Amino acid sequence: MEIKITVKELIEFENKIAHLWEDKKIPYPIHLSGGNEKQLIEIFGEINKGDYIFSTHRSHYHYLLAGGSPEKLEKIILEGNSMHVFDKELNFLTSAIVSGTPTIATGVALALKLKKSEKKVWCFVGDGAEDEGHFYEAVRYVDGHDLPCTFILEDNDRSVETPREVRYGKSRIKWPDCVKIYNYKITYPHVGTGKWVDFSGTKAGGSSF
Ligand SMILES: Cc1ncc(C[n+]2csc(CCOP(=O)(O)OP(=O)(O)O)c2C)c(N)n1
Ligand SMILES: [Mg+2]
Repeated sequence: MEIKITVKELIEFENKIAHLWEDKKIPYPIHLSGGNEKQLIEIFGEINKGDYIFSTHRSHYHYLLAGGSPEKLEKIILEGNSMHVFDKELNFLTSAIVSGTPTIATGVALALKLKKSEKKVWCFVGDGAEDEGHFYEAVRYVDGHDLPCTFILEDNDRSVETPREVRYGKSRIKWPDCVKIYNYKITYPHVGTGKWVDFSGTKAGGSSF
């Protein structure tokens, strides 16, 4: 699809959200992206309008690149739904559960294949999904049945703060072609902006991060 948003605009959007968070305007967990703008713009260039997109807890960039409106997204975030971004018009779905989407994406891909649809499924996951059995099952099924689904593994070598080496030693999986991997180094820490914000007296009631 034609990408209408630039690297600069993506970064500016996240910076704005970061400032809103620091100003206690968003008393909810948020996950910012950063450092992966160019890779995502390239990937979204391959996605066609009407394809299904499954996102993660870091959903903002995916939604904007899918054609979602920044104003609508800001409203969703301010309402506490940064990790629950859904848009039926864009076939866009998110889950905050690590590896919560691959099996759903697989089911959608199976349905598309049975319907002989031209549409595809794109399922974004972090490298934390490699730690989860659901991801393996979904990849195996998609690979084995040639389903129209690509898993984009966004590898920042971190599950929250924990690098791969600490999580599973030297073990590395060679994934089939339906898993595309890109690497990036995060520019924001896991939640919020890395600064402690005192939310006492607000709806958030402290940190649940
Ligand atoms: C099933 C499940 N286990 C644990 C968590 C808590 N959790 C939230 S994000 C995250 C990190 C997952 O790693 P990755 O997908 O690579 O995301 P990143 O840390 O790079 O943002 C974890 C463990 C969760 N949301 N779901
Ligand atoms: Mg990660």
